[in-house]
Amino acid sequence: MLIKPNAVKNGYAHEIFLMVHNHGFKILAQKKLQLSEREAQAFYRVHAGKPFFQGLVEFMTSGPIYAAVLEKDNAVTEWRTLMGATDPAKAAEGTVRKKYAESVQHNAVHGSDSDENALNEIFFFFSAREIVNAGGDIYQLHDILKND
Ligand code: IDP
Ligand code: MG
Repeated sequence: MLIKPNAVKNGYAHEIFLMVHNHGFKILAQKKLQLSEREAQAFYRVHAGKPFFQGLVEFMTSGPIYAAVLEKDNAVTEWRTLMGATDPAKAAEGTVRKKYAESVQHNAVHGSDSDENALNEIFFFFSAREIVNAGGDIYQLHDILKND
């Protein structure tokens, strides 16, 4: 998952991580960084050519973000449920986007849309030795997917 620049700028990152924790996710890795234009274009390459692509890249490079690796049974689906709909006007009560999104583009958080993409996105931001369980053990690839 990512916490997008608007939410970081507005000081919501801590509250969002608290929601993540309170909904039973374990945070296996976390970092704050700012994407370059090339990195944002690469991360969102499936949306290249869409009318909102350039604006999305500009937004995602406009300030620091948090990237995190979340663990839970069915983590991808569970996080997308807690995150809420892409358009905050359609996001359910109690979701992160209902609370913290400002618009369809400035919608506070990102979530992977499949296990396969989750794995790609995790290794876009983290190396294997940065993904650590509570006992301090480094995760192996199959450990990350075992509960999905
Ligand atoms: P998702 O983040 O809920 O998976 P996607 O359709 O994958 O939604 O879109 C990726 C991101 O692109 C969205 O989170 C949002 O920031 C931005 N986006 C999607 N559709 C629009 C749009 O119609 N206008 C502006 N930005 C959009
Ligand atoms: Mg998506």
